[in-house]
Amino acid sequence: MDVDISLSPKVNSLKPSKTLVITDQATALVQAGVPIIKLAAGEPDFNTPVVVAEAGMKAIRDGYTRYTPNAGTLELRSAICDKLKEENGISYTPDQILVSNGAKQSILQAVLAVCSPGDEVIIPAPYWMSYPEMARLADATAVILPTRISEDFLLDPKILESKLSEKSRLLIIGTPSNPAGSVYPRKLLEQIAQIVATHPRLLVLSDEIYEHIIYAPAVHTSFASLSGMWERTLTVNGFSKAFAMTGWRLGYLAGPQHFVSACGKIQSQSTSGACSISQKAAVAALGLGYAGGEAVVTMVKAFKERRDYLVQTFGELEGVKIFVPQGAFYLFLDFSSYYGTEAEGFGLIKDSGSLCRYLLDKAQVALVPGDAFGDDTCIRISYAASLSTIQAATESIKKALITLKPVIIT
Ligand code: AKG
Repeated sequence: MDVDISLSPKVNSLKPSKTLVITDQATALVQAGVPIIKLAAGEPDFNTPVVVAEAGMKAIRDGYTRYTPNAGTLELRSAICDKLKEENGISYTPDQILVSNGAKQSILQAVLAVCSPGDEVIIPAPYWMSYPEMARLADATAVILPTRISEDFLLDPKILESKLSEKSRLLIIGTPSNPAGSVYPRKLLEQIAQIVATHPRLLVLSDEIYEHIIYAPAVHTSFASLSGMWERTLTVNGFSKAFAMTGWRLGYLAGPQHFVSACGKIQSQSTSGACSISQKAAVAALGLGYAGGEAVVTMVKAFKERRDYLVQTFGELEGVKIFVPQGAFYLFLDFSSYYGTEAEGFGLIKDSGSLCRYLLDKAQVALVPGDAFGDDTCIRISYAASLSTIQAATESIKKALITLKPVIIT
């Protein structure tokens, strides 16, 4: 008998995460012997700090290998409360924290918990590609608000104001942002908060996963710390990026208990509590000191050196528009002047997707096209790789681009 292989309409309409797809393809090519340089993944190239890894190993040796409470251990939730108070100026109690298997799970659960069918999720573009798909999973509508490179890819409060309605349920702000690396200044967040305050149904999801990867003079502000915003804000953070702990899978949500419990209900019926070993490691990570102490400072210094190198190198390239990122570890470059050019032996480069395919083919560098982030003019380069790898990649990219003539409109 034939098996019915049909899938649900919801999954049929869902796009897979392009960063993960491209990274997996690049890894497969490397395994097959093709020397691809992978600058696609949003994953620090550093090892987890030794003290943190040791804490995980100790947890295993001590037999700390059983289920934890669904919301996470009290030890970790208390440490998260201390961190949020001291570093972010936001007060929570442990029952207002939900530890999950990564910030991604925290965001999805929040979207599922608060959105009803037909609600709108407001997302500034360029956006982290999973936000609109998560809205889709909640039967909500993603409302994309474009930003401009000339305005540092920051949301214009006037545009926000004009797009809000009764249907608006959730505004997602990532700061520092992925893919642009924009950091929302406090003043701008205050303007946004004033608008949010006039819409009783509107909540804010503040994605702060890149909080510690920030370059002075930029300063991180937590949305929940703004006047009147605590009640409406769901703060998401995690350990993957700052502490180089992507594989440990650990994130958290902080917010009013009513919302946190709702997210906990979803988690209790899906994944249950996060990994016990990772939670012990996370307590050690929070014990490294203010904002991750020396271990994080060292990584951020390396990221900044790479950012500066890339900004200078691409700055010398004809037709490329650059926003200098203030945080995270991506450069989101406007290559649109190269669109419309014909590459020998390849064909027409017409958009960010074809440019990335061309660069994979000719330069053997894996990058992510901007269309995946809602901005087809750009492509994303992750500089979570050693400086020598980045130097080799940029040389290759420049060589591949030199044969193309950008169309410069003056
Ligand atoms: C990115 O590459 O943008 C990431 O955040 C990697 C992790 C993910 O997409 O789940």
